[in-house]
Amino acid sequence: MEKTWRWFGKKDKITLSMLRQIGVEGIVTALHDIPNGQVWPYDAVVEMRDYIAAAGLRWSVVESLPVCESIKYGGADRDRLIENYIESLAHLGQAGVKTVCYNFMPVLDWARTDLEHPNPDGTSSLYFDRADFAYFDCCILKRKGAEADYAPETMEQVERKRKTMTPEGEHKLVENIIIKTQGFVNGNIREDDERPVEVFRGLLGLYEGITREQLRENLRYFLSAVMPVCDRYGVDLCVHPDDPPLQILGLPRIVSCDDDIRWLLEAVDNPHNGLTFCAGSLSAGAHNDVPRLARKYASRTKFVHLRSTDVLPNGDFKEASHLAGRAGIIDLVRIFEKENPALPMRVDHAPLMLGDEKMGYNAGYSFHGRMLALGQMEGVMAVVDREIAEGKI
Ligand code: DNO
Repeated sequence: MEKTWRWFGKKDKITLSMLRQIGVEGIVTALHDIPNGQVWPYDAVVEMRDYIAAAGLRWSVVESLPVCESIKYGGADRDRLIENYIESLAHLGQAGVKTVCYNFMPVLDWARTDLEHPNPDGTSSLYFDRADFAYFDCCILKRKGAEADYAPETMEQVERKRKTMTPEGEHKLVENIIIKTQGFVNGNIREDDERPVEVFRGLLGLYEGITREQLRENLRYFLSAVMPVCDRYGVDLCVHPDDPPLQILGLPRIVSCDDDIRWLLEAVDNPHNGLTFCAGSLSAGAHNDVPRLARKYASRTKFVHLRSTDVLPNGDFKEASHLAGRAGIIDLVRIFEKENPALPMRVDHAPLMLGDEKMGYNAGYSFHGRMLALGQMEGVMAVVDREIAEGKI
């Protein structure tokens, strides 16, 4: 697979020349300065493409071209926003940037409660603590009926937390769940929003009455509208699975399991309607057998995220080493290297280590941690390529 790296543009502290030195081949990025919903101008796309090329790399994947909430819940202005999306796709296609990742998760993209969960070896990782999340939902957001979504044991933990929680502790949860994990991936909540919880409640309100079926129909509507431009320019769209692949905050989530993936690929049966195989997200659902999903959907996979998680009996999950956990990455590399050795892959959500924690990187996107993980993946790929060349697999 092509070794790619998520890079956040010219302001990223990790420069393209650093990435060249560690063996990165392709860049995964977006035009982060353009607000969601606006057209990405052709000239801006070309400028970014050429900037990356001048460093000896190529712009392999767009992550993400964000889908506005209104397209997801079916708002009055969705057709206009879809037209803008189509125009951006055309500009990307004309410029030769032909793999575009997006997601269809309402309001909240990925969810974590702790961004620096200490590991015994002195590094730290991202962590999802179910009781902390329930505390955020029931006691900070105060979502109506939230209590009913959690097991009695979780609610007992929430009650215990209620007695000891400090304002700082609450602030940290808000920061982790709706600011630091979201700010850089979508424009819903900004670092400088004064009342992030209220903004967030407003966003949740937009989905009142939107069922799973309705959200599916809105995804079908969106995909049907954008496929012609993908056909015209040979652009592959690839949906990112829900992270975690579970219902949260009373919102429908529709890319969480085998059935969901099958539904979305069949609903608009076009080879450009593809999947971002995020092994980490899928692995965080105990219902998912990740290598089995990879075997089943390899031919519709356009982009691979290699990472892994451990799911704990109480519903918590934590990021695992890229060589361990329940994603089964060694098998995934075997499957995808055989399917298509040109498939772009990237690692993410690696630990903070060796000073990463002082650098203010976006959550999950450390330098040393990702560099180590990329090296591990490179090693696995070298072994697998030899297995393939020798006809062993
Ligand atoms: C988190 C990422 C996601 C992903 C988007 C794609 O680290 O994996 O935010 O980029 O969901 O649209």
